[in-house]
Amino acid sequence: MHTWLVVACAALLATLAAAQKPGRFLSLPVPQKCANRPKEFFYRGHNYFYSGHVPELAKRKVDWLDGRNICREYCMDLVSMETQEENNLIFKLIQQNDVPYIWTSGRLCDFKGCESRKDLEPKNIFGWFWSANREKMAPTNQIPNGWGYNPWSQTGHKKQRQPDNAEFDINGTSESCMSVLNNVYNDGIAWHDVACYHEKPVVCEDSEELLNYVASTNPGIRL
Ligand SMILES: [Ca+2]
Repeated sequence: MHTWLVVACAALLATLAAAQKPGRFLSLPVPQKCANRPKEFFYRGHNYFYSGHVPELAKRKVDWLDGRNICREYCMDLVSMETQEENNLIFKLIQQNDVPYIWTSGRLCDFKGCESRKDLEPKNIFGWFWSANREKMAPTNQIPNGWGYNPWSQTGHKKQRQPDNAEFDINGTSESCMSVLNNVYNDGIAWHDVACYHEKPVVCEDSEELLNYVASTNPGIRL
């Protein structure tokens, strides 16, 4: 075996051993699933669905990465709410269906590669982005441009505005993933930073990147 392969295998095994579950990687899209993906509603060129409304997913609650992977197999990703109009649609879905909480693609840039980014400091204000398209979020302590309200909750476990990284004080786990919670803190429907291992249903949104990839590698496929 070539030396580089041994090194690569060792690194892979180390990664697997370090992960809580084996196979902690992003999934590739499955062309057949992309072609037959659930389409609950359509907004500005993208399809969306709530996992609770898809029979084969209805009972599933998953951690954040598994949530991304459920969506990615359908050429989708966890939902990203870049505008108030889109956020209102997701809030309405949650309200009308009495959904307790969902995962979104919102993520704190606190992993390898984020360390030297002065523009992301302090992280709790400037370090949030949408992982589905890698777009940066507005500073968390401000009303985003073009919005009429700040979608982050004004309260939480510590009775402080979000993101508050509250679980870190309890067990040392960072709240690095973004969830929409439905009135968990008597605060209505609002954004919260939550530790990524928690298990929740998901809202998936079309990923242009994955749809384009599958379209270009599967001539004639209807997506
Ligand atoms: Ca929190």
